[in-house]
Amino acid sequence: MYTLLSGLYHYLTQKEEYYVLIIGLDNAGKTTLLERIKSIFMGVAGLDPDKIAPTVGLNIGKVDIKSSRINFWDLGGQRDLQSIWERYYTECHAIVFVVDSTDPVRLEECRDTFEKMITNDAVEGVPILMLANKQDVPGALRVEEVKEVFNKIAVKLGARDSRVLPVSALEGNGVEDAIDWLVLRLQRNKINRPPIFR
Ligand SMILES: Nc1nc2c(ncn2[C@@H]2O[C@H](COP(=O)(O)OP(=O)(O)OP(=O)(O)O)[C@@H](O)[C@H]2O)c(=O)[nH]1
Ligand SMILES: [Mg+2]
Repeated sequence: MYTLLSGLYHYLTQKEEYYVLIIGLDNAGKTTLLERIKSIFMGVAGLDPDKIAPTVGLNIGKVDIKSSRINFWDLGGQRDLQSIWERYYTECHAIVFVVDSTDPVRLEECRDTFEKMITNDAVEGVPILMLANKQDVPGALRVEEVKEVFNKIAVKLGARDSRVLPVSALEGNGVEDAIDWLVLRLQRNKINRPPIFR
């Protein structure tokens, strides 16, 4: 009886868990975004932006959203750290690719990096959310301008959910809507990448 009841309790309280990779060139604002997500969805004050240093290892954020647990993996974007991203491709359920909209000079480098990622077989079918970050900065590229640069390789996205959205990780504008979009896509893609139950 106890086993039955505890089994039922476990069944009723278990959460679907998903893993979401946050990648993009260094200085794009990935860690700032993770801190912002934590503050919006968990109601805790995130790290002071001035205290965020370039990421060398991995930052993890566990956030409960819409009855799911989302584990965010924020990796460093420096060139010699990018090869580490691939190790997470087979296990992730979605990818957030952050673009620095104030850095037009590096947009082509950014596109090449994105292309290398989406053409990796290990992420086939995985939903991709691209964020045109730093929209709070006057003169930042608009989301349409960022999209235009990536349009040239859009065909390589294949059959998957993808979207480009404007955000400011620093001020928080657009972040909640972007993550809501992502969570729906994670749930929609369950057949291809099933969640883990804990
Ligand atoms: N104005 C503005 N600055 C931002 C925004 N997001 C991040 N930044 C700034 O951009 C710089 C880099 O932010 P990080 O979050 O460390 O960037 P990262 O992508 O994690 O960098 P790596 O860990 O090196 O890959 C910091 O000075 C942030 O304060 C934003 O939305 N607006
Ligand atoms: Mg970082």
